[in-house]
Amino acid sequence: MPTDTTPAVLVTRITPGAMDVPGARVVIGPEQGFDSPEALRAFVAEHKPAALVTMYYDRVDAALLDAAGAQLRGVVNFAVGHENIDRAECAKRGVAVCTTPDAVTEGTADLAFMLMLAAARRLPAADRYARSDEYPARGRLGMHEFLGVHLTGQTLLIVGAGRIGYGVAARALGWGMRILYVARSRHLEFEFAPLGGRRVGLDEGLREADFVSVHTPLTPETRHLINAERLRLMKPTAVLVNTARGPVVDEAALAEAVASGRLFGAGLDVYEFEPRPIEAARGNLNIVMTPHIGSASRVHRELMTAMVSANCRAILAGAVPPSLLAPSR
Ligand code: 8YV
Repeated sequence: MPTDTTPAVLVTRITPGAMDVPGARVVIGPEQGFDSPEALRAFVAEHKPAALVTMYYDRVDAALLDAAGAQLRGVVNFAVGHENIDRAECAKRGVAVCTTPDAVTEGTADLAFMLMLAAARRLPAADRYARSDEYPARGRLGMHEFLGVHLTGQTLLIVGAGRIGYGVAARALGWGMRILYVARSRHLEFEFAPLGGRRVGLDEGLREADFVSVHTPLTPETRHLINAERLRLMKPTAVLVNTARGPVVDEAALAEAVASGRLFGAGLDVYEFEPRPIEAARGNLNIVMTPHIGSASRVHRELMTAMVSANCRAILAGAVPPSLLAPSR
């Protein structure tokens, strides 16, 4: 029976799988989540959580932490990315910050690989055409129609050598692809077997690659890391995929590069201004688009909920949470 002293665990919107935090009062936010910082603040101010589970777009800043109150012991992001959380403000207040690494890795790597294949073989245009009345009316396609690019034996550049980047590179081995990677430091797991990859500078990698997959977190340094100038380094037959964070790529410059034929195609799961991809990208079928669904397979989302629960249990017990981040970046 919950009492006034029962600690509250707030989850800002419903997630697949059940939250499992015995001894806590679990309060779930509205189906659509919170669309304004004020509404989110009112929710935390009302329920005074001991642990707060947030989505990657819920801004956790000084104002929200103040509204939550001094009893707040931890924030758990339902995501591996955490650029929405002001970790320094959390550290000041002794609030632990946790994420859901590993749970999102395979799902997001699958999606990135799917976007590579889909952009290479022009899936949006082909799908639309196959469903159209034009197909039976015109008859069988000419041998020069819907020509794409191929993956087998091509060079793949992974930008950001974390778990998801590794997962994409591992999948690419099935296509006999050569792996290059960009990272601030050497990652031997990218260089040893089975990947046998080579660390390169970003500009060098962009010049050499046939496929580029972006997996870097969003930080002040990675905002517009892939800009117009860098897109100009890429081959006109190349494909760029972003399943990380929208602002890492200059979306307008990318749309322009694809529209002008300076880049063969792109695959985007994330956008600079979510949930609004820019018009120039929406209108171009050589840019394959998905609506930020990297981790959206049932198993992976349920794993995220299980991992969030484990972190909340540890926070409430005063133990070290399993996926605790260092106090600040
Ligand atoms: C989303 C993600 O959290 O893990 C991340 O960083 O962006 C995703 O897994 C997920 O899609 C829920 O919105």
